Amino acid sequence: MIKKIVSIKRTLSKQLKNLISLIITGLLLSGLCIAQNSEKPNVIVILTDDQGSIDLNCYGANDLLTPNIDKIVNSGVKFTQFYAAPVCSPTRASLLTGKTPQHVKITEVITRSKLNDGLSNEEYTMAEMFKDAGYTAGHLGKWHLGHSEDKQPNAQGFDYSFGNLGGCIDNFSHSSYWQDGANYHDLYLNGEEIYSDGEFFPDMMLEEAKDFIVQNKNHPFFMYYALNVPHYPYQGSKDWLDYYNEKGVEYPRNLYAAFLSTMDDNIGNLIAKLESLGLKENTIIVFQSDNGYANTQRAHGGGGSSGPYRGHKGSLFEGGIRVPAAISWTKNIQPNQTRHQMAVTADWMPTLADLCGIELNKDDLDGKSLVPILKNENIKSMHDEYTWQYQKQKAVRKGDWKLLINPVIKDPFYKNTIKQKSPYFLVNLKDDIGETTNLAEKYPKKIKELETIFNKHNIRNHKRK
Ligand SMILES: [Ca+2]
Repeated sequence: MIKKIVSIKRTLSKQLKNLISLIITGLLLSGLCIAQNSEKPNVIVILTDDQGSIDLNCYGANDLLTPNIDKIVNSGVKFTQFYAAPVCSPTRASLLTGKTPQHVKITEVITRSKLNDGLSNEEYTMAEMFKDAGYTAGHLGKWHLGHSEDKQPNAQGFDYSFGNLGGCIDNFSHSSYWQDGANYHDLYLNGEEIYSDGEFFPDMMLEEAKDFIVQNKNHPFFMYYALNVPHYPYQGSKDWLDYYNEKGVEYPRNLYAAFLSTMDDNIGNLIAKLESLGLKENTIIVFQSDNGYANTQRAHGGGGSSGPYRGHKGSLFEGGIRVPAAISWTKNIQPNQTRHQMAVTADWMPTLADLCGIELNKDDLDGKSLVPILKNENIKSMHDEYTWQYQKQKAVRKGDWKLLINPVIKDPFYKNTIKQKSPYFLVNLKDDIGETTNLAEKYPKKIKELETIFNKHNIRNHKRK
């Protein structure tokens, strides 16, 4: 009896605590959608490139320094189960449309050799959403969603665009550093090719971004700050490289860490500009990496870390798709919060629409607004199930169960090291976060259930235009 009373008291106390927390958070988040025109928040989406799942101090890395990104993450809500696609273009397509990569039919990296590849101009992008709501929309950095004129940033809703159209450049010559043709030059300002040989691309981005902020300081703006860092080639500053070498950080982690900390400096510089203009308080900042760390030859076989997770860029194991992600808004979101619900890249567009009071038709979107989760840490994920596809690999997650079909772990020479007769790899993430043990033979019914979910989504995507 006493036990029962204590238990009831505990439950009541927990419920009361939750209620109070809900009221406080609700108060902070209340009135978001009724902001006057002059009070519209600015929005900056910072997307990093090939940053490993735990490669921030606030995500557990203890051998590299990222104080400025940590400050952003710690000033808002950090997600621990946030997913991207395993490679660049699909994540970017999903971010800018609020749909899965399969839905917009971009499940592979875009190459210049197939000129018409890219995000269809028919898609309604995040930039168009903000532009229609009276914002100025700016793109800075890597695009990787199409090379033809109708697929370039200025044709997809951006009023202003500076950066490279492809997937990877050398940061000083601004020439392609990838397999897509030999060293073609790739630097554009509003669709016009420009040359600035010898200038460090992330620094150029920073200066352009600061100018963009100054020009729009009295007008709501949306900035898509798509860094090409720490994607190879690793070109961090000498100071940071010296620092990591002195600390004894081993190759190639030293090269990767130096590039990452160089990027962190620039992000800090960008935020300092916002602060100096008095804009930080009412600017929503989203931060995310576009996929896991790369382990190919050009990336010196690695350098990044997926921590407890298995896999890397290009793999549908967690290390390829689970990425650091956070949202901060000094004016309306409490600092130092963490959310463990599964969330995905496609969620940002409807989330930002809700936070900014923008009407958005969400009927055909796969992303869900995360506002209920931002308000209440105790509710369940907005996604009961989610699917991924990259080349022959497929994955589906429902609750803690995850099924991989044709999973891939590659060595630096692009050879798959997963050797098994069956295409199925079944895990329960709650018990096995490292995806070490294949439960496929033990739970055949679970395989059928998850594969049916994948097929259902697949059929739906095929029917969509
Ligand atoms: Ca990437």
